[in-house]
Amino acid sequence: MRLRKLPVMNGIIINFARLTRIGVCAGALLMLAGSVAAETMTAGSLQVSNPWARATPKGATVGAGYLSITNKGRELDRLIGGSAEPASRFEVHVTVMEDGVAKMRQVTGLEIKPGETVELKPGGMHVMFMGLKQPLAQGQRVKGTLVFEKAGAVAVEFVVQGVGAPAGGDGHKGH
Ligand SMILES: [Cu+2]
Repeated sequence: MRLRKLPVMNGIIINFARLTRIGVCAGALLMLAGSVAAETMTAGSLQVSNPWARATPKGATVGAGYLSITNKGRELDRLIGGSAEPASRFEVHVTVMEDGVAKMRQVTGLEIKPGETVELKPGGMHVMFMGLKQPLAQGQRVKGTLVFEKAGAVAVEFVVQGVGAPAGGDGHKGH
């Protein structure tokens, strides 16, 4: 009886060990993400934090970028545009639900109210790199600019993370 049970127990132990190893990997990735998150650029009273982009599959002509913007001043500012080196066009998008389907809309002036932090993240607002000349590869840094109505142009670098990085239904399939 004991001998028969042993392989099962071994199986459980092996599985458990595997789970633990995955746990450690995830932890390391989180630490990595944490160090990336420390990147903050300042323009006037605006703080731009943690710009990142998702890696794109071969042949893709569009990509998405994410970041957060904090307005530490007393006046409203707007994100009115920008650029990214590998893209021919740069747009700011919001994701809206229409009849239960996520759709993206371009916005021409994304408001950042005084004291507010606006987060561009998967599933919500994002910047869109249109007309990519080459795919965005994990680990790559994409040079770009963000243009604000009052704060002007700010140089940023989008850190490209894996295709599977923070999941979220972007609704990018429609592009
Ligand atoms: Cu978009």
